[in-house]
Amino acid sequence: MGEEKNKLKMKGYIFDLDGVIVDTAKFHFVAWKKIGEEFGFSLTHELNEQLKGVSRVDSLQKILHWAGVSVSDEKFNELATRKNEDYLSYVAQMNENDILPGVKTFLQKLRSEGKKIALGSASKNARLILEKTGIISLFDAIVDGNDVTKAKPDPEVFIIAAQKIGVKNEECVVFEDSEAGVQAAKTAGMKAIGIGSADVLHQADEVFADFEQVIQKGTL
Ligand code: B16
Ligand code: MG
Repeated sequence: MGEEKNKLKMKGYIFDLDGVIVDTAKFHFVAWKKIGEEFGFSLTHELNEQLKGVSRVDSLQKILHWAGVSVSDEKFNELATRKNEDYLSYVAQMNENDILPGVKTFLQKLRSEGKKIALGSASKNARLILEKTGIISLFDAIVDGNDVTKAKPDPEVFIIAAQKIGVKNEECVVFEDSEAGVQAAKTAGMKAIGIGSADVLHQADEVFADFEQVIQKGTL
C-alpha cells in the first residue's frame, strides 16, 4: 500500500521556474519596484501577483499603465534593460541553496520513476538560473522566454514543452505559482498544480504550499 501510494501517475511533469523551483519572484519584485518608483509608483505585493509568469515586456507595460505614464520606445527598452541588469545582479549570487524545499528530491524521484521532466518558463534567464543552481541536467527539455511568441496565459510554452518530451497534453501535469500560468496549463488541457496560496490560485486543480507537501501527497 505504502509503495503504491507513492507511485506517480502522470507521464510528463512540467515546471514553471520563478516561484516554483526558485524564489526569484522576490528579485523580480524588488527590481520592478525600483523602476516604478522612478515614476512615483509604488508596486504592491497584490499588484505584483499580476506580474508573475508574465513576460518582461508585458510586465513593464503593466507597470507603466498602473503608474499612468507613457514613454518612448527607446525609453521603454532602456527601462527593460536596466530592470534586467538589476535582476541579474541578484541572480549572480544564486547557488544550489536557492532551490526551494523539496524540489530537488521531487525531481530525483521523477527521474528514478522514468518520468519526463520539462521546464516551461516565461523567463529569458531560465537556463542561467538552472545552471547556477546546479539542476539543469535533471531536465529532459527546457522551454523558456526565448522559445515562445505568446506569453502566459497563452498555453504555447506548455504545449511546446509537452511536444519536446513526447507526452500528450492530457498526460502532463504543470506546477505553477502564477494565475497566468495556471490558466495556461488548463487551456492546454493539462493538470494544473498550484504552488503557493489557494486564494490566489483558485483555478488550479490542487494547491500545495511547497514540494515537501507534494512529496507527502505522493500520488500526482
Ligand atoms: P525575464 P516564470 C517569469 O518566470 C516570471 O514569473 C515573471 O515575473 C518574469 O517577468 C518573466 O519570467 C520574465 O522573466 O525577465 O527573466 O525574462 O514564472 O514563467 O518562470
Ligand atoms: Mg512563476
